[in-house]
Parts: sequence; C-alpha cells; structure tokens
Amino acid sequence: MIYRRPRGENTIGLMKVFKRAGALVALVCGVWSPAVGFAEFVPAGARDQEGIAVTVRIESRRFIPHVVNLRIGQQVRFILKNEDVELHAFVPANLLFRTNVQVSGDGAPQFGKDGFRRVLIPSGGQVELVFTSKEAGSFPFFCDLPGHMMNGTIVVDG
Ligand SMILES: [Cu+2]
Repeated sequence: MIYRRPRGENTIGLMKVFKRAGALVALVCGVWSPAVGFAEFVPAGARDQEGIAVTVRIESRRFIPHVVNLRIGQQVRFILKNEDVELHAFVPANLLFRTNVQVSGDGAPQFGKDGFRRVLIPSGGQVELVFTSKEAGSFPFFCDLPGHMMNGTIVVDG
C-alpha cells in the first residue's frame, strides 16, 4: 500500500506531460502553416492600438479551445464562459505575473502580491480579463479544483 500511492501520482504526472506535448505539436503546426502566418500579418505600428477578443468556453470539464494564440504587446479581452454545470477556476501559471489585469463579470478573482492569481467562475457565469501580454512564450493554464484535470495553453508570439 505504501508503494502504490506514489506510483499512481507519477502516472498522472506523465499524462499531464503527454497532454502538454500534444498542445505543443498543435502549436507548431499552427505557427508553421504559411496560410495562418499570412492571414495574421499586422503592420507593427498597428498592433498596440488594435485590441482583440478571445473566448474560451468551459464545457464538460474542458477548456475549448485549449490552445489560444496571443501577440506580445496586444491588448486582449479574454472572455471565459462557464457553460458547465459546476464551478470552475481559471489559473494562468505565469502569464499574468506582475501584469495589470482588469477583471469584470460574475466570477470571484483572487490576487496575490505578484498580481492576478486565479478567478472562480460559477456555472453559467462569464468573466472578462483585459490585459496585455508582455512576454513571448508558452503559458499553461488550468483549473485547480480537486479532481478536475483541466488544462490548456496560451501561446504568446513575439
Ligand atoms: Cu474545473
């Protein structure tokens, strides 16, 4: 019994790694598709003025889509819609570290000394986060409610 528990935890950890690897493959395919690159071309000077809106839905304990692409320096209205029958949380690992975030809607946001930590979104609720990504990279997000195992990735292109 003593040895069984750690084994189970390792298996779950590995599953997470495989899921993230899958997300990375999806990212690489999207980035290297010439059609996508061409369609998304925006003159450098226009980027800062042009905000965009992105919606992520939560359904059956999944974030849809689970990969979101943003651009560095571009303001985004990040909308989370909980269309599930239970409470969920949106926890961005490092994306919003020391970043100014305006939160509105019917969620319960939590802030720490380094800024935004997470927001709880009730069933049927909608939350809007307005922020500007300062750093390029791949940033995982997840729901930290016990047993939910929900995650996704926000990819910020430079
Ligand atoms: Cu959840």
